[in-house]
Amino acid sequence: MDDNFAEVQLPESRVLIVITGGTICMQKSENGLIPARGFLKAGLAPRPCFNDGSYPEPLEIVIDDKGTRKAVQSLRCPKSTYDRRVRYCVLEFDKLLDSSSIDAAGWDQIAKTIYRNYQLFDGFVVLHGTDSLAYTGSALSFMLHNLGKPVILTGSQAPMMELQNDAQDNLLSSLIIAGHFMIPEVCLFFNFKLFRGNRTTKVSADDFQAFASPNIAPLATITSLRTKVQWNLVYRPTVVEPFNIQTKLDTAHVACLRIFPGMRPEMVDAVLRLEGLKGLVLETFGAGNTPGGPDSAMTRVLADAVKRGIVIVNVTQCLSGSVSPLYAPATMLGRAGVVFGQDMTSEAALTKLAYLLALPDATPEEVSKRMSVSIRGELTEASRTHFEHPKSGTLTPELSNLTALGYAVQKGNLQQTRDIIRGEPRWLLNDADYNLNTPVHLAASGPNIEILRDFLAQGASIHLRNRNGHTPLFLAAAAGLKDHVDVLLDAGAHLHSDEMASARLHASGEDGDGNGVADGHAAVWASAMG
Ligand code: ASN
Repeated sequence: MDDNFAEVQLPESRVLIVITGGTICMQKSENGLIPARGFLKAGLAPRPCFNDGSYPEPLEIVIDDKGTRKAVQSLRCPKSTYDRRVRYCVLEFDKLLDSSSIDAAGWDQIAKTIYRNYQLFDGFVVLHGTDSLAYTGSALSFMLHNLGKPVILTGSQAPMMELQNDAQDNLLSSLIIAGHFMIPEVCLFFNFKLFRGNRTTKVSADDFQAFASPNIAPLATITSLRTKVQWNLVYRPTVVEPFNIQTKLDTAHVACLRIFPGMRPEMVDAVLRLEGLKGLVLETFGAGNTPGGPDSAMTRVLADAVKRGIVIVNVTQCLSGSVSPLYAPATMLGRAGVVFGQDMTSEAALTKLAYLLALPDATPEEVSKRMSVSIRGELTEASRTHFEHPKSGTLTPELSNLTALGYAVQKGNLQQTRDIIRGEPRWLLNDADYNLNTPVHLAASGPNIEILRDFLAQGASIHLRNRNGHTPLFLAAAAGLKDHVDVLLDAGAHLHSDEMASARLHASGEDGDGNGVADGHAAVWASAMG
């Protein structure tokens, strides 16, 4: 998507707002602020920026984490500067929390809610308190596998019901980003910036600028009326597998310990001997140093614990930068088997440990290995390639390459598509022509299925819709290409809810104009419906 897309009428997008609690939906009580139910009615419906007054019909279906379906009223925002409307509905958890009380069960509930509603919405906004938001942003990033749609966590420092608040801006911007930009990551939005969730940390107890992402720039920034997305930073899954979730993080058997001058090794030893402990995040000084030299009691305590099978991860207490074997103390820790957590935040390191330890057949060796490599962009790997998103304009080399790519796809020439993409960044796969067809749309109805497979393996999105509101899966079914349909389904593609009525008709053997569909096409439509 580039800046030109304001000229094009786009199909409206659907976003689900999941409310878990937090200041954003709080009201005063005799015990201080507590979360209150009925946010749609009290906080959103009366505000014109959240409600254009159209009250869309029929009621929308949402599914809770237990699988219970409910019909709810959706609302529409007025048209955005991108000429698009976002229609959204709200799913409020039964028990709303101050986020200081969230735990692994709360993360399961959020993950399951997104999973159950995944095919019904284009994007998700999760309202959450700020206290533990960076932990939830990190935990969910690991729990949601092969995420293909935006999941944006947000909250506020002042409740929506306060006259002066940051709630309205944070929620409206999150809704607009989730409804306009296919950023397939768990993100955190706060104070005009969209961050990768697992890179964030809370840096202020009361400022509106409450979060920072010290080791990676924001994925997007709201400047005036525009959202500037840094597509070169956006992380994309590159395996051809559908969206899935891992629940039950093992938070009961991990701990986090901050080293301080004069700390007694026995204290560290006592924590490392807690019954059942499997992993420890050690917040060390500077570039990863602990007190004492190679033969110190501290190093021995840590080395012994590693020998007993406890995974110890070294992260820095500093706000930014990375741990490394630069100084002797950190080098000794590395030799003792302590894992370098690179530039991970403590929040990311702790939740990643809890996630990896909960995977079936987790061994200390395997968990240690994965703790120092990036699995969701949570740490910086030296080899990461950077690429630029195209500037606006019609005659840029990028756009002529997009056209060339389109021709190569239509001719079915795999080698040529590879030659074009090799010299070009991967954004090409998520960019679109005037009709908003991405190269995946073209490959979905093109003659060579290998090109489609190749694009998917490079992280191309399967969920973007063209100007007519159609997904690549719809185009593959319309072309009667069963194998293409199957590959897209394997990658987690599904028909958008707006496409379902016409798909049902085609599957019953009609094309909508009173004509029959071509031989065999009805069956292809039926399989595309999943
Ligand atoms: N205590 C609140 C929470 O985390 C803080 C906030 O949301 N600003 O739920």
